[in-house]
Amino acid sequence: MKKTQLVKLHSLLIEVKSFALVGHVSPDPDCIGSCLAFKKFLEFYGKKRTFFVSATGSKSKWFEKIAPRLRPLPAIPTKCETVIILDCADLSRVDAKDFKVSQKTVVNVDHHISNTGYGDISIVDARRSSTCEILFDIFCALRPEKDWLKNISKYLALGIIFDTNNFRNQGVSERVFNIMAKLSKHIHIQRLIKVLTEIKFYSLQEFCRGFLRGKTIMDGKGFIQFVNSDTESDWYSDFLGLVKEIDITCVAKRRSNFWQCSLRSKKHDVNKLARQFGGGGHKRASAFKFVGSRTKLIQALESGLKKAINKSLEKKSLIPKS
Ligand SMILES: [Mn+2]
Repeated sequence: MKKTQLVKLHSLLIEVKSFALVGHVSPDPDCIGSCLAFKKFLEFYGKKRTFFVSATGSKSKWFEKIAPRLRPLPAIPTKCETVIILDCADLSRVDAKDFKVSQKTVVNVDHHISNTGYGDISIVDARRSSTCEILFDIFCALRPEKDWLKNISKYLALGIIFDTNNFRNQGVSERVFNIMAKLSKHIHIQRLIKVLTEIKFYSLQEFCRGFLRGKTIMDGKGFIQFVNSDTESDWYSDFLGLVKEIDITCVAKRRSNFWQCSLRSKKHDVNKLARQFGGGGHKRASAFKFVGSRTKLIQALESGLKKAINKSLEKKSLIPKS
């Protein structure tokens, strides 16, 4: 973390009166957890005019459980001087109605490898498990009061647990466990995990019917799952990750006029794949939007995957090309 960015952020927190906190579209627990953690943190600086903005964030079940009384604003208030954008790789993904950057100072904290560095103050580290993990370090460095962690722990843990897939993916590190040890003094970790992983299907029939909507591609190496709701998608991604022969999964959610696609892979760089479609994210998990029919999406993915897989096989080949 660059000290100059931290110093700039510190003076901003002293000088500015009103802040808007916003994440990415289709917000996940890391995104909302980091917004709520930052909002709480600003209270230590006596900032009362802080607004949590999310055009889409209040619908999830876990959101209702974590912050039942919070009602996000759909747009950034015009008088707001500074916008803090969290867990969001580029400006086109900001989850606020009619968002324009002009005349606002933008602070960006993020861990996506595809981050474009758009903030006036940008603290971005793709080696970190989550935005919440980066925030923990920022808050430690700025530490306004002795017991600052008490009311913030819940929100930071939410992001770390979710983005490490319950401490199971490559984001997990010694640092993550050290942070969790500190957070665990104030929260009940198992309870948070339960909130995030509760069963999302009403019946076995519903679950099986869901799989029939999916399509195997690349001779079984890839699988596209079509889902109807946000709550279904993580569950299918997790389940498909257990199938040995599948290298890459794409979960596609139907939106009004496009598909919201999320990619996961055990060995391939899906950030590069998502970039072919104008998206991005992380090496093992990324996302993109696709406009077109179901068949077009399958075709596009199949040819995109072919390119991506062949390229990485070429790299790994030990036989020199003649
Ligand atoms: Mn994240």
